[in-house]
Amino acid sequence: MSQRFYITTAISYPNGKPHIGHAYEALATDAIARFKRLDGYDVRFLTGTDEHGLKMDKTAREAGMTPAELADQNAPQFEKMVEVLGCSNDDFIRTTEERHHKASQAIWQRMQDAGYIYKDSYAGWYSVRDEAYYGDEETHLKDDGVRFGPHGTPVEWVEEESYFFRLSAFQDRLLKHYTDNPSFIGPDERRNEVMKFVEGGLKDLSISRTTFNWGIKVPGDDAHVMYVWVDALTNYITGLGFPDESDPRWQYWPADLHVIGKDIVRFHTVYWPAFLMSAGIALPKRVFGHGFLFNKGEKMSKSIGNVIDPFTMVDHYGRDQVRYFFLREVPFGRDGNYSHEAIVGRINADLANDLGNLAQRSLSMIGKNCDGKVPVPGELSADDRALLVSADALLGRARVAIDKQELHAMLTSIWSVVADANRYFAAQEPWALKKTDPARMATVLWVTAETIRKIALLVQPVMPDSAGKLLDALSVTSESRQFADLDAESALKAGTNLPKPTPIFPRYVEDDKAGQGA
Ligand code: ME8
Repeated sequence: MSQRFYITTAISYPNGKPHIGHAYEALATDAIARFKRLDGYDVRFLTGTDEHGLKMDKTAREAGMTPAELADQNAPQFEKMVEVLGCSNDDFIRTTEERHHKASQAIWQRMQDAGYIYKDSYAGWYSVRDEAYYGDEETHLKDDGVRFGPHGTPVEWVEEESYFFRLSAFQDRLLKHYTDNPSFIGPDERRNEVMKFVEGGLKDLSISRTTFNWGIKVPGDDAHVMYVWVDALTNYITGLGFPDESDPRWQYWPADLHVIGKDIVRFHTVYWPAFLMSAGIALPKRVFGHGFLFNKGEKMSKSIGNVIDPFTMVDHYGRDQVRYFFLREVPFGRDGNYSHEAIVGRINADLANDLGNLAQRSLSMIGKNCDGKVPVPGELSADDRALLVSADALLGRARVAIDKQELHAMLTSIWSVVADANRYFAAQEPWALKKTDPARMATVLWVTAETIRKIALLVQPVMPDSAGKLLDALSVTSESRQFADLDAESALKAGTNLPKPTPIFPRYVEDDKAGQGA
């Protein structure tokens, strides 16, 4: 029975169309989910939309529609986005679904039954954009008389009857949990911030509102709707059939990894574990806060329109190219920039030149000189073995990187072997061996093709389509594409027929002057 692995993204507010930040989170999470599946885990991957709350309510009213209409208009775009990005999610949750209302009311009831919810009145600051309550000391007044919260969004004064969650009772338990489980929050910078925040003391949290009704009703008190974060965080267990713990999906809890952005780490590492502790539910194993993406390329929008739209971006550069670019270019966990030039640079250098040309040149030589069959290797030289050994070391390094969500580090290791393979190919000069030593040529081509097989297996999580085409070009059957097939037993078999090679990673060619940023 293989080990389970449950991974989630944040659920996005569908108060507008999906943007590249949403796409980034989804594709990174997908790459991890695919990696684990290929590595033999029984993976469940959940994503979705967070449809309640004041932000949705306000945006809808401003647009002259109901929040339900706004959600119905935009949520399908998010569903479409994950499909266009090639995400392998098993489910897509919308928090307006009946199953989610049930789950949210059930967890509330458990929190209440355990004595952690009480009714009082709230008076304080609220940011609609952040959907967050702030203490007086966290806000500041600007010259124009508008008050802002710590993330630079305007806050408004709220005074109303509210249910409260006894967050203050969890300070010690949370700190102990962080200390006992050092990998609970990643990266370390985020962990330090959270620990400092909790060490500073926790106030009870207002968890219901009466002044609007776009939310999930508090059990037994229809005048109140739940604070949107109580319902939003619960999505992670709704997706596993909660509260029906006999549902087979419940076996995936606790989650192995919640992937979220750095702006919502506090909700996931303070509120969520406290809610779960109060309800007697196990805590997720790890929460990772990735960085933010910024568009540094003014030129980009001039050349091809609004490329911060993920649909346009995938359409323009290609799905795998976009996936590769973001995961390679931006160290996961740090902020990053993107620009047309940077994307084209990666596409042409890393993909078209380094991996694409190597595959095309070696496979064409095999096509022409080895009768279109996997060549017969002779005895391996030290150089041959060195290249194969460096490719063999990749899986171990990739596992370590993935378990720390260092997707960029995994790709850097893989591309260092791509570089080794290019150096090897250039140094061995198989085109010259053709006349002088055809048997040696066959060995060099076999070693190169076998190295490409290993690289293709390992890049599947990031570039599923292109890696699939590379493996097709090597006649690797669909049953032999797991990481377990990286072993020597699954190596390319001499004599296997190979299809006529076609280029897999096209060069990006600027189609107009504006595209060059003129
Ligand atoms: O926060 N770069 O929804 P959301 C990278 N509904 N990531 C970004 C980003 C950017 N420029 N902008 C946003 C919410 N994100 C809540 C989550 S989870 C129970 C509820 C990330 O639509 C952001 O950090 O504002 C978050 O992880 C995700 O996109 C959804 O953001």
